[in-house]
Amino acid sequence: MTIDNQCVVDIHTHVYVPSYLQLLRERTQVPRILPPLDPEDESSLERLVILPGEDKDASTANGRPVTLGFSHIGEKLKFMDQHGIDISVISLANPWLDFLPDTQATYDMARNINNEIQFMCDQSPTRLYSFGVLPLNSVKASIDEVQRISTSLKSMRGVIMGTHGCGGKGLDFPELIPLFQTIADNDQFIFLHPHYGIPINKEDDSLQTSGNNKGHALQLALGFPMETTIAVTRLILSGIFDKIPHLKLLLAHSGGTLPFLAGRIDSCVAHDPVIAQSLQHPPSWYLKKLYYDAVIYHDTGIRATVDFADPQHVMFGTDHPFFPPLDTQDTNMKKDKRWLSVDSNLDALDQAGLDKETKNGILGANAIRLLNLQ
Ligand code: 5CU
Ligand code: ZN
Repeated sequence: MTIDNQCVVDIHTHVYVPSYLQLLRERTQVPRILPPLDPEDESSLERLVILPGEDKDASTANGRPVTLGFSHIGEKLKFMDQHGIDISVISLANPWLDFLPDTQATYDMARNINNEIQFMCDQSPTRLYSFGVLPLNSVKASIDEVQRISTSLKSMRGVIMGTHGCGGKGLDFPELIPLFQTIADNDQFIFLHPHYGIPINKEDDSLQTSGNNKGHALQLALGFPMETTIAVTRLILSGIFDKIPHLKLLLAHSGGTLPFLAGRIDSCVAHDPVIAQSLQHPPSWYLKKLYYDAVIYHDTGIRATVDFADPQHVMFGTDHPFFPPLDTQDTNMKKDKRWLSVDSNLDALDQAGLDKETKNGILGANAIRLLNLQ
């Protein structure tokens, strides 16, 4: 099951584990799971409402159907087989636990979720690895959990994290430094992934309440990448990589817009009397050392990422179970159709004009080496 005899590794692929699904079912606010639209119809699926403001817009209020692909590891393996993916590094889907209070219950939830992710990986230990999740509103509990997953959960290669940090103060909040230090010292990755987006509509400051029924497209296409772009730039400007040079940050969606905007960020910093002298290097120097997925759906985006960053730091991903083919997304019925979202990313790699070694590295060899898989 290889493409051109190349082992294929998907490092951007999500799951919702049972305890987290249950938490979302019990909630009355976003993020939450709504009951099936037609309770009389046995094939009608529960609905996942997760993005901020999603419940306020007629086009998105019913969320998306929770197919088996969201939670069943057997479905993940089927999807992998269908698309020629040998190994997946699974992570909890968004949002993570930053919307929960700093309580013992949240720490227990993080531990349960990580144990359940480990249990999923145990079903096929040569094909499944993972990123864990942290109770980010407590730095102390997060440090404890990083230490636990590093020593006890053998599928884990790092943690997935949103951009809000502790209490919504952002990732550059100095109290997080000891956590980042612990993650780096334990040789774990941070997989940085957006969830909240940024304000896009003019009418109000919400992404979803324009009344123009735009669905999720603006939020996902533009809000997500800009959220990553801003969070990572803030983190770099905080000097974190001067303090912890071995911190390994893997950026979702090929770093948002960072490969394209790096020069502008350098220039704006170099011309700003307040921060021009605050870092040992220009921001792009740090950005070039980061790790990037290849979930960008276009050869121009792949070329920009590979030209800008270290090509050996770029890794293939799918974002499964998000972006299923539209005509199959409302059903759990068996479907053998390949996913456009996966093929767009594979085609982009084919069409980017990369040499064979670089392409094979992105498809799998980089992940195997960097994440110590197999
Ligand atoms: O379709 C979506 O909402 C999403 C999402 O929430 N998270 C993600 O990674 N991709 C798509
Ligand atoms: Zn994702």
